[in-house]
Amino acid sequence: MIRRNILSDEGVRQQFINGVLALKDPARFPWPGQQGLSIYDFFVAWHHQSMMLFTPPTQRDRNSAHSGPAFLPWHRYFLLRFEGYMISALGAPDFRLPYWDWSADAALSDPRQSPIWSQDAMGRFTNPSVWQVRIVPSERGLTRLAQPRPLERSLGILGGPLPARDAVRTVLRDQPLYDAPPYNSFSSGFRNFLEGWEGPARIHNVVHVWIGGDMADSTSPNDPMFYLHHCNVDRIWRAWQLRYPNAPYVPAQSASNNLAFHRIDDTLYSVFRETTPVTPRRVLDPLSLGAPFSAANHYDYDSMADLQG
Ligand SMILES: [Cu+2]
Repeated sequence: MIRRNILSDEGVRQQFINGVLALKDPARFPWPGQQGLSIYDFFVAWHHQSMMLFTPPTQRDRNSAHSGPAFLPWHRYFLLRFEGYMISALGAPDFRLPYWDWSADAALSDPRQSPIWSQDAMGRFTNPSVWQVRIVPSERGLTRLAQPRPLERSLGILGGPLPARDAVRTVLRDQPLYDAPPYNSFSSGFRNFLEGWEGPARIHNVVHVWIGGDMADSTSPNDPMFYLHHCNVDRIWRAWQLRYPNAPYVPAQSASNNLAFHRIDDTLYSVFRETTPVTPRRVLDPLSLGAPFSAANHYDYDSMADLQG
């Protein structure tokens, strides 16, 4: 099954919108035990909690899902779990998450005029009658708003331009190693350049900041753009894996306990109780995902031609 470019497929665009609206509805997909919150909000909380879990707890850089090797496998797992809910919400076994190719929009004279932001695409989520934010970060952790508020974005105000095609291709070409010690935001290697702590383009990070508002926070999945953005990040990781098929995921399981959550056979941080733990190793190949995923979870991308050369 195929993950498609959301701007080149009207059908999948409509499905994506319908699916997230269903998962956001507490009447249709309740967060068990949390009156008025939904499964959609549960994923927001999962992402926030992953960032609060520093690994090890004696520092403030690497957490269980960011600034470390697990950044890519953890977000792949997060998307797969969300995609599973989308499939049931839509009753469409063939549905796969679409992606937003932000490098295409980076080439526009004004990326804020891209059709992605129109009212019949992702622009509609800033309409207060369509979408409300219910949980936000606070000093004590996560706070549920007594009065939900509209989604916030500040397109193109902060952080520099969207990542250009050439910048992404350069990282794909020049980073043949997955990651490197000290396995944090100071590392060389593909993961850290794609995550955006290293390199001039600040690839993944700058897209969060460019969209701004809720997208720039630990509760970034409050903005459905999160899923389209991370699907594109996952696509770039896939392109890198196909380009360097012999480059191993690192670190190995023999690495220090300080790297808990990031070693190849560590259990990825989760709010789901999986019968088979999900590890980096199990999500390395989306065409043959390991347990607990089945053939029904396999996916491929419609195109990676823009990422070659
Ligand atoms: Cu994240």
